[in-house]
Amino acid sequence: MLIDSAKGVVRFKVVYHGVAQSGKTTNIEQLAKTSDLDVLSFDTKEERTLVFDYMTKKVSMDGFTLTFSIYTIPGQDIYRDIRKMIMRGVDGVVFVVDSSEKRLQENKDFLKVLEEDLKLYGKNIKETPIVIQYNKRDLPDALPIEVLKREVSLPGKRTTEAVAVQGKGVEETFNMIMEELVDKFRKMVG
Ligand SMILES: Nc1nc2c(ncn2[C@@H]2O[C@H](COP(=O)(O)OP(=O)(O)OP(=O)(O)O)[C@@H](O)[C@H]2O)c(=O)[nH]1
Ligand SMILES: [Mg+2]
Repeated sequence: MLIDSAKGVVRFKVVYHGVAQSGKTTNIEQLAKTSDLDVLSFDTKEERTLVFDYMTKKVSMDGFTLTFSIYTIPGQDIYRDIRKMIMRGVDGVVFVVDSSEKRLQENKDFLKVLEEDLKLYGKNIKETPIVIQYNKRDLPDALPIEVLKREVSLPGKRTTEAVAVQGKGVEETFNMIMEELVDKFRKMVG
């Protein structure tokens, strides 16, 4: 979080984290569409995220301009160094879960990856604003929400559902992480 009180600008970094192909890039593409923004993507021909996606979103509040720099990590393990680099300076995380039954274990394991990535920069998973998004709710083998809430969750963190490919739940998810970051900022400035 960078605060420039002279200019009234606060900058937050939000990272979309989660297993490969869970829909992180789709989330920010849809978010860009609804907010009329452009996404800068670095990907391969197959559209797998190679480096990262990035966009910024500005919101005005209480005389401040809040700027959100939004990134997605590449979920594939071969790009772990890039993933770790992207996590530097993160303020808030959207953890995108693939609801498919086949990917349950991977999703669970990736929560530990997130914890390690945060630790790398001295951040504690408990104190970091995190929203867990259960994406791909349209899949025929999507696990029931109660199962995901039990198996792929973190104590005290909010969860939400999405069908990112149809734009469903995308803005709601972003608004949740934004709220948490704004709350944290308000507490900081008193
Ligand atoms: N059925 C379904 N497919 C989805 C949904 N969201 C994304 N997808 C598809 O899942 C695939 C992967 O989506 P991406 O957004 O590229 O996933 P990613 O998490 O960025 O993947 P990496 O960059 O490799 O980590 C694409 O074919 C998307 O169209 C969804 O809600 N439902
Ligand atoms: Mg991607």
